[in-house]
Amino acid sequence: MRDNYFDADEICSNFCFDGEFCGAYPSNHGHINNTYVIEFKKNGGINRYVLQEINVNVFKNPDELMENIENVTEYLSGIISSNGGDVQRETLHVFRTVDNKPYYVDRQGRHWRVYNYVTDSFTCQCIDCPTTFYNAAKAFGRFQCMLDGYPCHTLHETIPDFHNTVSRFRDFKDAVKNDRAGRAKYVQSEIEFALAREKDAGVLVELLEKGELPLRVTHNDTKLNNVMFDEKTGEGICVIDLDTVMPGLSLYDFGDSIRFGANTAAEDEKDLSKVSLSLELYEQYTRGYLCAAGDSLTQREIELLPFSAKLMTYECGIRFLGDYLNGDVYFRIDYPEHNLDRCRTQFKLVEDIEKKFDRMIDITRACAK
Ligand code: GN1
Ligand code: MG
Repeated sequence: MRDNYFDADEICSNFCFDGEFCGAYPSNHGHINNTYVIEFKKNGGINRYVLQEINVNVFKNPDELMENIENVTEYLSGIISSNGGDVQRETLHVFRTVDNKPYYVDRQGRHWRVYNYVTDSFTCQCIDCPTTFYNAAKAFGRFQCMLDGYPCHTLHETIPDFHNTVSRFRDFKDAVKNDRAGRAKYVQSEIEFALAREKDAGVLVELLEKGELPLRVTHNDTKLNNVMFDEKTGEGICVIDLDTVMPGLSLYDFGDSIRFGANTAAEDEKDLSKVSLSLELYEQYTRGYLCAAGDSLTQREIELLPFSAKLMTYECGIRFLGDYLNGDVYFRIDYPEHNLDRCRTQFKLVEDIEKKFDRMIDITRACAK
């Protein structure tokens, strides 16, 4: 288990912060890394930075991980500044250690990195206004377009086969077979639900192998809370959580955004009657995404947008269930059944997407006109 402690003196003496350390607070909305905002007094004002503990259980090669992130953020900075944008707010930057390393390993062997704090911005954990979702879509679409010319093959695969749903399905079946935590007997109906949809798992992987879908530089973790919104305009200004920026399919990014943001309930809602796919939010996101990235997408990619929402939700569901069966070794949990609750919302959402699939197709066609 990772605890929430860090040694402020040790961290402060190993990075070049501007000002006198005056406090830190956790900012943990993800399931993987540990994140803090740290504050420094300077001339009557406060300078903020983001301090993040890299989860090296998940990201096994922090050198490759940070090489990807530094290269991609430098590339983004170049594009943003040539477009007249504000590089301090529109992309993350890595602050190196005093030894000029991209991360610091502390005395306990924990890995820390520091990013700029995006000023005058906010994040969202759920959608309260459909325009916010439209703005998130534009931000992720723009992010993908900005990286369109980035040489895909130079990126390390930080987690191999991250969205290879065929290999995810295999891992899931292994988790059922091994039943490490002795929980399979309690979740037979969820296991059956997952097994019954095996054929979906292969669809995108096959199209990619056949060359019918293009490999792009994608974000791969396009949750709503991975966009910072501008406090004044509400626009999505900065895409964060760049650990999984790797070669991938645009459909992974689109589908994962719908999975998280167009759900009418939280990812871990216990009352499944609250879980459904909002067609209104689906439409907002599709409009925003096509408006920002539409020109670069192929007809085949656009056609598959509704399917990608279903597939990414299914994939996430089997990952949560697999982790539950493995004894909660991957995702951070707050209570013992947390992964199971998450899996159930995902499967409920898959079911609802299946019911609304024809309408999602109609909406997608209308947005693409
Ligand atoms: C994890 O760290 P966070 O919460 O942004 C996970 C995603 C899942 C997501 C489910 C590296 O993302 O793949 O979709 O949880 N990230 C990793 O909420 O596994
Ligand atoms: Mg993440």
